[in-house]
Formats: sequence, C-alpha cells, structure tokens
Amino acid sequence: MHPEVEQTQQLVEWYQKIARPFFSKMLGEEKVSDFDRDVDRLSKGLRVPATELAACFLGPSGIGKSTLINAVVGGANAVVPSGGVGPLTAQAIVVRNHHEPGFDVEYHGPGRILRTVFGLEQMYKAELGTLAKPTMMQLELSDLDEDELPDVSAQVSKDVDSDEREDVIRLERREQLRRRSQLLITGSQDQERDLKYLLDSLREAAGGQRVWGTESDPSDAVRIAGIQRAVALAKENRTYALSASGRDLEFRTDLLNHATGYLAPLIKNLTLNWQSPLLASGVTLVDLPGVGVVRDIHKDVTRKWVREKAHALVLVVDHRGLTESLAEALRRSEFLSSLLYSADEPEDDPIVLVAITRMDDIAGERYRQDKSKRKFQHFQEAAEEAKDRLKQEIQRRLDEIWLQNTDATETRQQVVRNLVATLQVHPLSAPEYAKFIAGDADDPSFLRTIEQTGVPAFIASLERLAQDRKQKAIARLLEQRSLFRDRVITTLRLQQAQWEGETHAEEEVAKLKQELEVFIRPLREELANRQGAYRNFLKKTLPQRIKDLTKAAKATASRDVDRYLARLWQAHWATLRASVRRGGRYSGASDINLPTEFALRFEEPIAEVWGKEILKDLRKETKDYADDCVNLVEQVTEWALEQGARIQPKIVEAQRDAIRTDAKQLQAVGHEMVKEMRDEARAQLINVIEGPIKAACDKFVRENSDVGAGVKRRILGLYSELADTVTDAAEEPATKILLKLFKEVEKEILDAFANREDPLASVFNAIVTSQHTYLQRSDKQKKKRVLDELDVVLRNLPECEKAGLTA
Ligand SMILES: Nc1nc2c(ncn2[C@@H]2O[C@H](COP(=O)(O)OP(=O)(O)OP(=O)(O)O)[C@@H](O)[C@H]2O)c(=O)[nH]1
Ligand SMILES: [Mg+2]
Repeated sequence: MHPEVEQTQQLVEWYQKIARPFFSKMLGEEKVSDFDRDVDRLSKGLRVPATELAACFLGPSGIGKSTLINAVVGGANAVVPSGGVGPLTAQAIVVRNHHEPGFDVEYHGPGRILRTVFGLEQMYKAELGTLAKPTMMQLELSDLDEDELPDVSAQVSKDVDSDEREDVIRLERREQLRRRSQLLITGSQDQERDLKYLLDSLREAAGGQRVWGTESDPSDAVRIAGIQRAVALAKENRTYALSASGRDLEFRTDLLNHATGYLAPLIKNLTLNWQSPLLASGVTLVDLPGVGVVRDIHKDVTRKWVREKAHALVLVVDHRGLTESLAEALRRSEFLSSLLYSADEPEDDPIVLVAITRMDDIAGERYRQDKSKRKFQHFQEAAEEAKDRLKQEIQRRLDEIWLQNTDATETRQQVVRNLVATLQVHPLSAPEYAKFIAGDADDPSFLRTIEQTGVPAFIASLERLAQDRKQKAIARLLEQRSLFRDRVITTLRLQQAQWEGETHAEEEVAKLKQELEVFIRPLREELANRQGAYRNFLKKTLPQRIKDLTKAAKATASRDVDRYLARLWQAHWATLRASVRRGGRYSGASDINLPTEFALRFEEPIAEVWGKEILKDLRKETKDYADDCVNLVEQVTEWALEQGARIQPKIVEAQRDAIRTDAKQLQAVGHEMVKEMRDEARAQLINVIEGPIKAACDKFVRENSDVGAGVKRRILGLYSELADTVTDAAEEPATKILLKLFKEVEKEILDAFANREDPLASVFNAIVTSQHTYLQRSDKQKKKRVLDELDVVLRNLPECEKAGLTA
C-alpha cells in the first residue's frame, strides 16, 4: 500500500477510536460532526491506489489504433483484434489491468435483431410486389436504430435528383442490412445466403419462428445458438465473461467472434482484462470506434469516453495528419467544450497525445527514392519533421474547428493555449516495435534500436501521465490530511492549555475581562459589518449575479444558435426532413442534432461564466473575509500577549492557530467539484431542451408540414422558432443549475468556516475563562483526569503525525 494512504488510514483510525470519543465528551456533538465531515472527505481520498488513467484512442478507421494498443500492452502478441475490422464492428474496447486475463461482454437485447429482420422484410416484400415500396420514412424508422449501420446518404452524390437519390439510398440500406445479416448468421459479411434463409435464421436467433419456409443449415447452428445465448443474457441483464487462462485458442476465437465476428453487432460493452506493465501502472486503454464510418450512437460512445471519461486523449493519425473527419469527430465529441469549465485551472485537464502511425511506410518510400541514406535514417528524419509539422497542424485545425472569427472567445483561446502547451507528438511504428519484441531472425526490423520505433517513448509518456495523476491525487490527500491533522491538534492543544493553566483569582479575571471588553468592542463592530457584507454577498449579490450572467449567456447562446441554423441552409432537404421526423436529430449527408447543438451553445457561455466569474468571485470574497477574520483575531491575540502574566499565552496562541487553520481550508473551495459539475450541467441542459424540440417536431409532422413543396423553408422556419423557444426555456433551468452548484460550494464554505462560532468570541473565551469553566477546572481531580485522557489521545497519535506536535 502507498505510504501516504496507509498513514492517512492510521490517522482516520486514531480519530475514530481515540480522539473522537474524547472530543464528543469535551466539545459536544456539533464540533465533532464538523471533524466527521473532514474524515469523510479523507476516506474518499483513500481510494488513490485505484486511480486510473483512461487513455482513449481516437482516429480514422484502419489507421492503426488497435495495432498500437497491441504493441503497447502485448508487445508481439495481439490482444485486441486488429487489421481489417470492418465498419460493422464499431465497438469501444476497454483494455484494463486484471490479474486474470479474459473478457467481459454486455449485449444488446433482441430488439436489434428484430429491427434488422423488420427492415429486411419490408424491402423484400416490396421487391416481391406484395407491398408498396417502403417510403423513406418507413426506411428510416424500420431499419435502424440510428447507431447501427454506416451512413449511406453521405456516400450518395448530392447531384442526383431526389427520387433517384432515395432509390440509391434504399438499395444501399438493403445491401447493408443484408450484409449485416450475413455476418450474424454465417460469420462473414461476404458469405452469400438466400434472403429468406437469412430472415428465418435471424427470427430463430431472436427467439421466434421460421416463417419463410427454410430449413436451418447445420453449419450455421453454432452461431444461431450463440446469438440466442447473447440475447438471453441481455434479457436478464447479465454479462458474459470468459477467462483466457489455459485455453488460448478458444479464447482467441471467442474474442474475435465478439470484436469482429458474428456477435459484433450485438455488443454494447466489451472489456478486456489483461496483464502488462503498462496496464499495471494504472493505464486503461480504450480502443474507440474508427472515425468517419459509423453513425450516431457510436458517436455517443465516443462522446461519452472522450468528453466524460478520458484522462488522456490519443489522436491516432498518419503522415496526412489530422484529417477533416478526425477534426470533426473531435469537435463533435465535445472534448474541447468540456475544457471550458477549467480554462483557468487546467492542471487536471486531460492531455492530448498525437500518435503518428506508419512512419515505417514513409521511411520505405523515401528510401526507395534516395539510397544515399539508410532506411532507418530516413525514418528518423521523417519522424523529426512529422513532429514539428503535426504540432503546427493541430493548432491550425483547432483554429479551424473552434476559433473561427466570432466563435473565438477569450475562454476558447485559453482552452486551445492550454491544450497546445501540453500537447505531445509521437511518430512511431508499432509493427517495427513488435518485430523487436518477437526477435525473429528471419524478420528483423530495419531500425537499429527498439527506441527508434517511438513506441517505448510513447509507453513511457502514458506511464508518466498515470503517475502524475496518482501523484496529484496523493498530493491532494496529503494536503487534506495535514489540514485535518492541524485542526485536530490545535483543538487538542487548546484544551490542554486551558486545563493546564493555573487558574487566576476571580477578581483578577473580572478585571481582565473588563479591559478586554473595551479593547474588543470596536473589533466586534467591524466583524459584524464584515459578516453582514459577506452574508449579503452569499445571499444576494452572487445569486443575482448568476441570474444576470445567465441572461447574458442566453443572448450569446441565441446568437450562436442562429449561426448554426444559418449553416443548415446548406443541408439537403431530405436530410432536414429526416431530422424533423426524428425529433431534430439525423445523421445524413450533413449531421443534424438540434438538442445537442442547442444545448452545447447554451452550455458554453455558462461554463465560461462559472469558472471565470462565479467561482473566482466566490473564492476571492471568501478569502478576503477569512483573512479579515484572522486579522481581527490576531489583533486580539497581540493585545493579550502584551498582558504578561495575567493571561495564558499558550491558550491564546492555540486559539489563534485554530482559526488560521480553518481559514486555510477555504482556499481551494470548489476545486473538487468541477468535473461532476460539468457533466451534470450538460445532462440537465439537454434534458430541458430535448422535450420541446421533440414535441414541436412531432406536431409539425402530424400536421403534414413535412411533405410538399417548400419543405426545406418550412423546416428551417420551424427550427428557427424553436431556437427562440428553447433558449427561453433553457434560461431558468440554467440559472437553477448554477444556483445549485453555488449552493454546494457555499455549503463547503459554511462547513469549513462561516458557520463556526464567532471567532472573536472564541478568542475572548480563550483569554478570559468563564466562571463556569473556572470552577470546573479548579476541581483538581477532574483536571487530572482530563489531562490524563488528553495525554493518551496525543500519545496515541500515529508516529508520522507527531512531527507536527512539537510542544
Ligand atoms: N506499415 C504499417 N502498418 C500499420 C501500422 N499500424 C497499423 N498498420 C496496419 O494497418 C492495418 C489496420 O490497423 P488496425 O490497427 O486494425 O487499425 P484500426 O485503427 O484499429 O482500425 P479500425 O478498428 O477499423 O478503426 C493493419 O493491417 C495494420 O497491420 C504501422 O505503423 N505501419
Ligand atoms: Mg481497431
């Protein structure tokens, strides 16, 4: 176990077993519950050893993502399937450290197969002439679950007229469904089968009857049974797990069946458990679906990983650099906008790494043309060039997708600066690396050392990032721990000083008290003013500011939404119509997603406002207030310390230290919440925005406004109206979200400081022991008992904490 974690655990145990009972007897439950909260926070920090670094690999299909992942975890062994994963297998595969190699799968239910059957049957019946040609609408609704098949309409030329276009799309869809069915039943997309046979087999696999009069072919029986098993598991919400130990071939086959074979279309989640030094160092690798091939939900999978879970984003490119589709995927994954919340404190932001694959091909090409240098020299030169070029190119692309003219707010620019400042570029060749690992004399690498492949440096970078992340978590834990320890110890010290102190004669105390009263009166007034102002800030100024800022955010959002809608004029009318029929979302020749796009445009100004204005103001005001309190207390302590033998300096100093410690805790207020906050803010915005959009679209379709001449104009008119409705509707929830977040931070502040006993009163009491405590403490027996107990508490403090105990 990590020493910091172990020590924290000891401290927590000490508090619970020894210090807490003492406190609850001496100080009362209120003070103790305050410490309890600190301990809760500390206990959460104890999960440090499990801190993972999720590195997500994003890049075009076939670029070499899986090959690279295999190289970094397996060396020469393939772990994730690579090479020729078709467009139908767009799964995120999570590779994580586990002592027992194997994999876990979560499947989709039977609905997915049934929709394939339904779509295929519709088209088949139409061809037989028993049914009218399905309309575009039927096609759209029947065949697909948005996510399931590659985008067709994008591939159909925009020049063909619309009827012809629909025909082309229809045929293409049919072909895709057919190929998918072939994959499910025969294990290969290209294995031709009779359509009726496919339909019957799929029905059987989904748990239904064969209705087209065909017989099951024994060679396909294994797969039908396999699908039935998968569907049954999905129905019971269970996962499938297979351990790799001792049955390599079976494992390989089974994994292949899942990742690229007949089960691939049914997979929801696939996790590979594996062992390798890199994984053991806390790195989890996520092989994301290839960009540019798949449809909506995969973008959702990508977005979920990239926006919400990635701690490192590996952009996999080749010598052509960041292609348009990858840049687009990056934009769409909302990675950049998620960084807006933390533009001013980017230390915990995910890091972007660019891996350039196929450097060996470039070297080969150059070598063929210029034999004056060795191939490995060409490799090294090309790698150096690529590094510089890519850095510039990333900057350029980011400008293009995110910083164009009016979009370029200062916060966005800050996000890009932060990203570029920590960007890493790794030109590499995974296949050459694998050759070094394999050490096959018949198939050596042309490179001189394994380092030249670029892969070891890439691995080292990931490891370093994982270490950094752990280190940061540990540093946070350490900080929390020392704060907590200081608070506990100052409290104990104060008790000790108070009980140990010689008790003064009653008249003497009374006189001191009088003098102190005189001195402290103006300070009390000042404190009261200060408290009033701070309370006012918390209760009025800031909430009002939040409201004003959301109003301003709304104006910005509304302008940006208009700009987005203006761009939709370029969309094909059929795409627009498809989108209106699907509640404002459709992935076609151009991608339309009103709920997300609207939410995004609203979220952005809000994110900026939160980090740049609200949190900043709040921290500043709080710090000023805390500093003022400390300052007032210090004035009193100074006065007291000048009183010589009339007071107990130890008590006074202990009290002052206690207040200083409390104030210190406030400095990082709100820091821990940024991440949860941004996920929540976004989800809530989408929620409020989605409903009205869907309702308006449905109404539009019910009224048949989606057919007939001028449909494009009508739809864009509708969307434009929606923009206003939606931005209006979003204002209130947006304010609520911000207020809620603020409340949480406020609570953190109150817990730490403001709700405490008045600091001047505490120090006053510390100086002038009240009559009651005076009497109590003059009971010699009791005094001895308390001091003994206190001694036990302090003596049992874990060794490592005792350094802070120099009396
Ligand atoms: N020469 C060379 N070939 C590579 C390199 N990286 C990958 N390849 C080859 O490129 C092909 C595709 O690699 P994959 O790793 O499967 O690609 P991918 O990015 O995972 O593709 P999808 O899973 O379809 O998105 C395979 O045949 C690899 O052997 C490289 O650095 N050099
Ligand atoms: Mg792959």
